[in-house]
Amino acid sequence: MLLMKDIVREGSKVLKEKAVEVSIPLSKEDEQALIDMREYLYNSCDEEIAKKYKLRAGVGLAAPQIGLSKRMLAIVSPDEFGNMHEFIMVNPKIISYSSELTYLTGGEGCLSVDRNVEGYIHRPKKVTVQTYLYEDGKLTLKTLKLKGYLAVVFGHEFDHLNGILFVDKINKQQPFFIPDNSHPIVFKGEE
Ligand code: UDB
Ligand code: ZN
Repeated sequence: MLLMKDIVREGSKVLKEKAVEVSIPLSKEDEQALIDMREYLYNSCDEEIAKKYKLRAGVGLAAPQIGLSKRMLAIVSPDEFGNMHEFIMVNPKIISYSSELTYLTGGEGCLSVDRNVEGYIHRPKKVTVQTYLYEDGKLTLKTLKLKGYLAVVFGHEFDHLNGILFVDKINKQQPFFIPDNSHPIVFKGEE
């Protein structure tokens, strides 16, 4: 199983690289990496397991974060209504995205960043993605429409595939600047 020591931290070269496309069918090693990333996310949101192994509760993980510079990412996350979603993606491509932006009022963090960095990251509120999804041990080509919080999580993970960290995206002069076309994510129960 993956532990925090297996997660590559800020300052490591692999987090700055553009990850390469994955060959399909998957090699055993690539398939195992997907299984491990998915398992980390489930383990980290199980209170008992997370406490025992000191895991940070993750909603997404990209392959470069485990030292593998390949275009694969895993998302196990609630949406703003509290419904859980799982997307295990291989070679995701952004087909289109909205000009409307959104952001998290608490800013973002990252499993690869061990410091608090304040400021907003504005991301497209809606994104259409064509990707191979890993489900039931098989890859299927699908087109997904992600909105709101899930679009933010996807944007954060997709950035990792291009060597970009959230800290690189914060407006250094005005970290809390809000463009006219950006509106905050509102979680159910926090309205
Ligand atoms: C996270 N977790 O996993 F709204 F149930 C963050 C960390 C860095 C704080 C662990 C997180 O946001 N958890 C969370 C949020 C909720 C509801 C809930 C759990 N990531 C993933 C990451 O680093 N991937 O590379 C950072 C997120 C910031 C914005 C999207 C991803
Ligand atoms: Zn991250």
